[in-house]
Amino acid sequence: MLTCRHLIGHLRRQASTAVARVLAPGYVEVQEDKGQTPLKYPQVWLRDNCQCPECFHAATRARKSHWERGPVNIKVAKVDYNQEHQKLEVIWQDQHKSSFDLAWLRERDFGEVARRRYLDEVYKPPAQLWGKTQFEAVRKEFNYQDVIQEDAKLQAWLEALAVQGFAILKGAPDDINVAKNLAERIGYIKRTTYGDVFEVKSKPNAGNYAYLMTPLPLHTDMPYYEYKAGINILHTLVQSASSGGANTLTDGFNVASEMQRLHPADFEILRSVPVNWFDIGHDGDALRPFHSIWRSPVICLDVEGRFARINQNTTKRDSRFTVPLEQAVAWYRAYDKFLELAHSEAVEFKTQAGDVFVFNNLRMLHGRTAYEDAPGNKRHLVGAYVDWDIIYSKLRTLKYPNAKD
Ligand code: OGA
Ligand code: NM2
Ligand code: ZN
Ligand code: ZN
Repeated sequence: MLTCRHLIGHLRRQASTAVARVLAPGYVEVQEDKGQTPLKYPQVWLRDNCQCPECFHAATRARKSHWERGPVNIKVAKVDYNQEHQKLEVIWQDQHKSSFDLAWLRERDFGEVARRRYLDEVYKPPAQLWGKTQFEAVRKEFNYQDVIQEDAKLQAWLEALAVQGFAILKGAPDDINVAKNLAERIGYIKRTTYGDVFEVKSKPNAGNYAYLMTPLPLHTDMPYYEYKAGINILHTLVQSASSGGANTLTDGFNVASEMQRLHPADFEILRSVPVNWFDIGHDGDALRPFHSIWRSPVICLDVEGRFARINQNTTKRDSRFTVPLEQAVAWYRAYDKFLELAHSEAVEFKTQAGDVFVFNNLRMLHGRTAYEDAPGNKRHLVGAYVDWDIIYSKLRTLKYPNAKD
């Protein structure tokens, strides 16, 4: 186990000119044994995160200090390491006292390795991008009942959704509640303008292209939502006996990554030019009419420049393209390359009754081949959505059941 040998505040450090460079004013360093890289913390951060009852309400894990101004001007007067209790003790210039457990500090290490570990293990498991040739290797199957009954299986399934971006559950019962039950097994279903669950089948007076028996081009659902569905759960109740009705799938993040590598200028266009995605209509007669619009590029990145969301749905792309003329022309060229790559990397498979095809709707492009629908030959899927906030939260409660702060 690591122990603290000594602890150096900047006041003490200033006495030694040689080390002042290493420990700039405003930081506190904890030097551990075994030649470990010292743990280093900003004083302002330590004060901001003082764990004493005056500053922190432990029962709600809530900071209750610094509500109006940040603690920028309060400096450390003295620091000490309490060997017996393994605590960093700080006395501030305003006489306030703080004490921090070494383990608590280590978990909040500002070092690069520790930050990466936290982001990959606790925040979000990194996505494993895949192309057509890797499909068999990344394809994971789970048993429906196992996922419903065993937490370890639920965790493995959610991890597959986070990492590979999709998974197939086998052996679901012939029950219209399967998609809903899975959503509720994770947490909460996402209600949308299409209801809490939706039925994908060939419908008279279809209000959505998905409700026809025509092919459905590679797409993500609901690009017209600012908060679009995180995952799509598609339960096959009845599969068409005709030759079509198979699903297509491609990893949109992988396509984006290939675009970035092969066509960087086009990548930049797809990352920056907003597209108008829209959905106007009503689903069935019982549900209220909707008029959804969300303007967003095809490729969306997060603050770290990582792929965050792909928007693509040819049937839901508005003819209103509210960008300057020239941008529109350049965008079409870039988009064409994106679609070409997406198609060249797409796989196809046909589910059977009892299969539940689940995928990350922020990442995967999916579609369907045409099928024949006739009285004696039906196809019937039931779908449901869940948001990633709910999924990651569930995953963390499974991985860290004893997490306190
Ligand atoms: C959809 C969809 C796939 C299918 O309804 O959005 O992608 O297999 N359906 O019918
Ligand atoms: N459904 C299946 O984005 C879309 O409109 C795709 C969504 C109708 C809920 C279909
Ligand atoms: Zn305090
Ligand atoms: Zn879809």
